[in-house]
Amino acid sequence: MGVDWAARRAQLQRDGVCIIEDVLDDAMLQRVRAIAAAQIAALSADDRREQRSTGSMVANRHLPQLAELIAWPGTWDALTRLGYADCKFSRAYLISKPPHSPQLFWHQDFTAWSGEPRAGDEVSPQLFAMFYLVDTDRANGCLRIIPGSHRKRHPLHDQLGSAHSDASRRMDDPDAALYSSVPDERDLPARAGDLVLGDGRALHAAHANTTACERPLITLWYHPDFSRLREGTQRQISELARAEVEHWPERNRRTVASMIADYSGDAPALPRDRVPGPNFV
Ligand SMILES: O=C(O)CCC(=O)C(=O)O
Repeated sequence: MGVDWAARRAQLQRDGVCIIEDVLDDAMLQRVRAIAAAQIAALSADDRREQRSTGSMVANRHLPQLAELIAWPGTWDALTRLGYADCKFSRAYLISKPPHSPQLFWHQDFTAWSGEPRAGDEVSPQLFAMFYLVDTDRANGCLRIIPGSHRKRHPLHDQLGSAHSDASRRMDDPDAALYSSVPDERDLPARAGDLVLGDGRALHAAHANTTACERPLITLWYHPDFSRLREGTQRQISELARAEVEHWPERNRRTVASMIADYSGDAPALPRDRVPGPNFV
């Protein structure tokens, strides 16, 4: 059955997430699994201790082999059919939960809350495109999200601060609100190869992995209507994006060149701000 793109867009804009099924074909899924498995095998016990809550956090600067996934036509086709134009890619991460590992902390991904006029917009300034490489459910650490929290303040917003810290990643305080369950959270189980497309501003987290198997994920960030962002925001995003690929082999850089956030004007970068301020109600 065909995808009802208008309904998925409405869902994404209302709840902050939707799932597009079967975006990676089997061959691509196998290639991405192999890339992830090699990287995971190279993680040290120290890496894993520092990332107890996330599982791992390997940025695309270490993974030039992800160029094909960043440029995957199925993702770009989904963005287009959903009506998101002028999208630019910024960064990707391998986030992989080892067997028997705890939950990922609540957070959101957007870093331009102060000074970006589109911070509260209906059309997201930043989407995450998550590809889980195994089927996920509550037992092995599927995504959870608080629907609507991308545009409406939630009590957790006042308890998380910036959320992203070494202490959160290490899970120094397992009783903190960062790791809590809230009544209005929703599970997002997915099949390997589905595209879990979400609004980066939405509060999201992942369940603990209670199984004996690794639960790998590649998440990628795309920015719809990139040239409608304030120039300082474009600069912030572009600097981060370029730093991730500048040491990639030429061949991989060429694959993604036209897709990468590419602001080249004179505006200074907007300082990064991860905390939705008091105007976010
Ligand atoms: O590990 C997960 O399932 C979710 C990862 C995540 O929240 C993120 O990439 O922002």
